[in-house]
Amino acid sequence: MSFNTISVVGLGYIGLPTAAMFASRKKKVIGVDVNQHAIDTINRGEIHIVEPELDMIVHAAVKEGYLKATLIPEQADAFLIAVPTPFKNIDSQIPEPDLTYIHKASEAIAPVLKKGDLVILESTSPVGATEQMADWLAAARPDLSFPQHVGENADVNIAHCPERVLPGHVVRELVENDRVIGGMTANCSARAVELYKTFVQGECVITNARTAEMAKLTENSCRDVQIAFANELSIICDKLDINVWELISLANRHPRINILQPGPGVGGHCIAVDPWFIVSKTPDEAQIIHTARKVNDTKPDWVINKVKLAIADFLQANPAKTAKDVTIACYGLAFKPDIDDLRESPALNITKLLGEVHIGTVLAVEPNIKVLPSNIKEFDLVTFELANANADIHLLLVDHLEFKDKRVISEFVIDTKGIWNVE
Ligand code: SAJ
Repeated sequence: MSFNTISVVGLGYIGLPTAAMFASRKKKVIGVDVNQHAIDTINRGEIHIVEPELDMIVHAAVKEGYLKATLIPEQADAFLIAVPTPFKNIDSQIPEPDLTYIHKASEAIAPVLKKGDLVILESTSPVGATEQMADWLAAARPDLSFPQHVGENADVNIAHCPERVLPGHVVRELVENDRVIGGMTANCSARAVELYKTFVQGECVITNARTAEMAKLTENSCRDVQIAFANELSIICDKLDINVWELISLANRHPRINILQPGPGVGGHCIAVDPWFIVSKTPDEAQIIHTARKVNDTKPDWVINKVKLAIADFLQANPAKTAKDVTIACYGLAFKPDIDDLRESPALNITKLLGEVHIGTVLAVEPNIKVLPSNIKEFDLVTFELANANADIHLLLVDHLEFKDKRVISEFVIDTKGIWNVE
């Protein structure tokens, strides 16, 4: 049976581009989201996120009638769930995954499921989450059979196919990247491959659901560990008065060395989160993964301490001034360059914290955002020029393109990305 109608549940940074790709291949796509603003925006042919090229694809898909967004799921031949999987008990030593959104999405689609449908979990998930989702669906629809009970003969096929696209390059990577296809049975995998081949040019590599879950967590944990190494190096080099950027570029000339770049910490909803899904399941075994998380999570504290030291130096050089007279400018709020995404952003957290602890003014420059979310009161959003002209301490937090050709002429520059003080 071919896939005529495809439903994508969760129209965020992954779901919306995925929905748009199917629609661009002339499939009828029903996008589902709980956010009325997102639905209205998409149905106007516009987008509520920043992602290069996506606006044109969504615009065309909606205009031509292939893509629509709704609050309530409708019948489809395939359902892709791309909802967030944050962690809960965030302040505990080891945060645990929160599957509430997957649970709610399962409950939402269950009433419209029919024999022959395929359900794919795309959200990054702890090992066992796909089986859990299958149990939630089975509990809601006792009239249908599921792979965990009847194997290949199931009425509904289920697979985990983790998304692996890089924000900022989503449109290209959705098409070109290889896909890991983790079906609960061979039939489930075959159906999922058939679905993705609608637009995926990369290879669709088949495994089981648990291995697919772990593959995604492994990729992001590997990157987290590598960034932790770079962040640790930056702290060591600061102590030893060595330029870490020069050091890394020298070491990377070795044919088998490829050190990543240090920064103010690791952000985003993936790399700073997913390793905890491994650590919380296997806390005694996941030693390096756990340590890397701690190294990256404490890097913002180190940056804040550098700012405090810079304030002290500034006041020593300007004895007529007090801390109240010192203005700090933070350049960049997003969790990485050239996007507007503030989720789990160390840059945002550092700026907010400085706004709370610093008695003087804190200014922020973020070229990818026009207005700050209403709950942010700790600092003001200003232009680069205004910050540059008025601040005493300049803290570069994100290597946005807009900042790369700019220069801040000041003694008091803290450059956490190595784009300004190359000397
Ligand atoms: N970062 C550094 N130094 C580096 C590279 C990154 O500090 O050398 C920081 C970034 O500034 C950012 C964080 O790490 O704060 C994560 O950025 P990223 O570009 O490494 O990754 P994400 O979170 O945008 O996307 C990752 C990707 N995973 C891998 O590269 C293994 C992407 O392919 C995944 O699809 C995505 O997570 C996801 O959704 O899981």
